[in-house]
Amino acid sequence: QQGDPVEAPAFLAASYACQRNTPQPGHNTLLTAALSVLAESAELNGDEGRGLAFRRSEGLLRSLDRRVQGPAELRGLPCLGDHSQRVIQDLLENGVSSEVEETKSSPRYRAMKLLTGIFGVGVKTAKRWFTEGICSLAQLETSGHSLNAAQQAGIKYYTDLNQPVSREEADAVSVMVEGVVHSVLPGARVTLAGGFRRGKMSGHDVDFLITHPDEGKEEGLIHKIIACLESRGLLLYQQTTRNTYRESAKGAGRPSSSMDRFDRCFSIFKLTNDSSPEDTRRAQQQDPERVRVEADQTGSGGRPWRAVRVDLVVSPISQFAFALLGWTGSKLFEREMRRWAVRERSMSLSSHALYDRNQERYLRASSEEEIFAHLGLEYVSPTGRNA
Ligand code: 8DG
Ligand code: MN
Ligand code: MN
Repeated sequence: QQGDPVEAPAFLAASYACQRNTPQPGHNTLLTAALSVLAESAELNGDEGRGLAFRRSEGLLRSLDRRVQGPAELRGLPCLGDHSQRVIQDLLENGVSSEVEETKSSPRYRAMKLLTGIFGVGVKTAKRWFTEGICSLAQLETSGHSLNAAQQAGIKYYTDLNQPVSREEADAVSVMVEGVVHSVLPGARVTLAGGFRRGKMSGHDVDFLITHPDEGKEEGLIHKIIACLESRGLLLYQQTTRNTYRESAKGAGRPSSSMDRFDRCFSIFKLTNDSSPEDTRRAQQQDPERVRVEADQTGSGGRPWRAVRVDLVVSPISQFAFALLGWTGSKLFEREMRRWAVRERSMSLSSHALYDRNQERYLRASSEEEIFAHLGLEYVSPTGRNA
């Protein structure tokens, strides 16, 4: 390569996903969809490291502001390992990658995808079942395995829960959640988080973050919300977990743990077909009872409702900015931000707090912008966090 005129890389790209603006869906969807399959396959094999490497490549390509047309354009780009480069080259030259096609049609990948597609079933459980020869829902049902409550709901609503949630449906759920939250605690604030906050047009669930401007008022709120949703017949399933987060002298709890310790509820909502955001809002203003009655028409076959996964998280206002940042995603963006914090700034970031290990103190923030500033990162708006 010596003697060649120095060729500027086609695109300038930073190596951490949290340093880049990544809109949805990006200009390289053929490449990112392929790398996403390989990442998913590795994750389903329990190979986190390999999965992460493919996710980083995918994230990098998603952030580029134009379509890659030849391998030469990849020169100088970070995050692309040998394996990813081979796959990309294949795709650029042939329009398909044999490795990706083989992965997609492999019995293992198909079975693992189907089984982990059941709400309440993680990689470990699916793997165990697959080793026993279980590859379909029918085989699972005749296997005699006893399923927990989440998994039973997952089977019952399998089709609905594997049908993407549209933006319209997410808006309708927002109206339902706002109505309930405001009726049990006036002044509480409901914020749409997750993929929909990032501007995605569909998602696998709808995520909400709930808080109250007076610290402490949010205590016990999750139970009141659940009780109210249940009394209105809007819940098909819920599992609530209590908050146990406390700041420690050593800082930010266990920063490597991605599990949050907020009051939170994994749930399945019953969304009526006619609950467009406007209809639901109007109906609730007039008569909350009417919404309940309509939600109860569970006629089988062409039933007038569908099941939708909803995550509810309650945060004290003092942690709200961290919670919002943490629950907006994407997962890779979050991961990269934590990696940046530790490696480049000696700080630990979680969905609760930011701890400076050098100064041995917590850094406060009341907005996402302040958190980026503490970390020495340029602010990336939610719609740019689709890494
Ligand atoms: P999708 O639903 O459209 O598929 O995408 P998403 O909205 O980006 O994914 P998500 O699975 O709903 O997760 C949203 C964010 O929530 C994610 O970026 C990370 C955050 N999150 C935590 N803790 C946890 C946790 O324990 N489980 C999950 N699933 N997400 C968590 O901060
Ligand atoms: Mn989501
Ligand atoms: Mn979620």
